[in-house]
Amino acid sequence: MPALRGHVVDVTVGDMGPGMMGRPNWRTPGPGWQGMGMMRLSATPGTVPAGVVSLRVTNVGVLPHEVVVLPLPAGQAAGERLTGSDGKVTETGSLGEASRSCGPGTGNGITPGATAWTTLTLQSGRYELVCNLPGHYLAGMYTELDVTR
Ligand SMILES: [Cu+2]
Repeated sequence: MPALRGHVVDVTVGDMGPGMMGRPNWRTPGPGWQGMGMMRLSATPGTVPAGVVSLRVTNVGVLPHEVVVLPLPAGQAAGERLTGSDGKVTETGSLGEASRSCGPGTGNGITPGATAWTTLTLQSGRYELVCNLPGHYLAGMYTELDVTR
């Protein structure tokens, strides 16, 4: 991985592993599925100064994941977006994403064990980092990132 510019945020994405592979798919609400936090996305630190910010994303799960950076509207908390029938949230206004295994920017998803990264310029404000693979947002893959002046 190249040296990353700006303030670096370490993002970890993961899931609980093969236990969920045999479950009904995400369309089927059931015990222990929706909203149960079976997948996670965490960012450290959760607050950075405005300017150049690099996300360094590590996939510690057994499924592919990604991280998309979305603006978080006033009065809305992370996790409150609506998902469509495709199990995804709208990416309108996306500031960028890290979804390329062992590479920068947009790809086909971060494979298990791989690291991905992206460098953005962020104004002050509230942002939400999400994994937008089908069903992953509903399974808990979101967190807030705050950018201060
Ligand atoms: Cu995911």
